[in-house]
Amino acid sequence: MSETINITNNEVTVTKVALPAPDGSYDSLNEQITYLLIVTNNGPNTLTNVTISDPIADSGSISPASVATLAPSASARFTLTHSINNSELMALMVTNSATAQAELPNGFSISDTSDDPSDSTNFDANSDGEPDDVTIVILGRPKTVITNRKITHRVKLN
Ligand SMILES: [Ca+2]
Ligand SMILES: [Ca+2]
Ligand SMILES: [Ca+2]
Repeated sequence: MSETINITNNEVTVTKVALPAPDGSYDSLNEQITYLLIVTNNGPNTLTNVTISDPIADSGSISPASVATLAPSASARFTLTHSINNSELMALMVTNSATAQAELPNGFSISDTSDDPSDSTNFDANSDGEPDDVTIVILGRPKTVITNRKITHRVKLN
């Protein structure tokens, strides 16, 4: 005997954007990008234990760690940081999605993959009826460039 339970997964949605770099450009190794995530309850139920997970979040940087209750139509704001690594500097971009999780009154867990609200592509990667555009931060070119170029001075003697 089996039972099919339909969960309206888009009762919770989350958006993820990077805040502007305090010094004008994200362009250095270990420079911290601060992201703002907004979790919204689109359903008729009060959600509990709302949390964010993000594979590139700096350890312990997700704030707050959780939100106890989120009423219908209410939103909760989270921030997290990510320290730019070498391969991202080489690629000149940081690309990533976060996930929001929450619990319904009946104990079921629901989740959503983040969308970049400034990207109007609105690609629905997980086919749950609402968008999941990845958040892309374009990095500035590093200010310090190491080259192996040899400089040869030719001095003409008369
Ligand atoms: Ca979008
Ligand atoms: Ca989706
Ligand atoms: Ca989404």
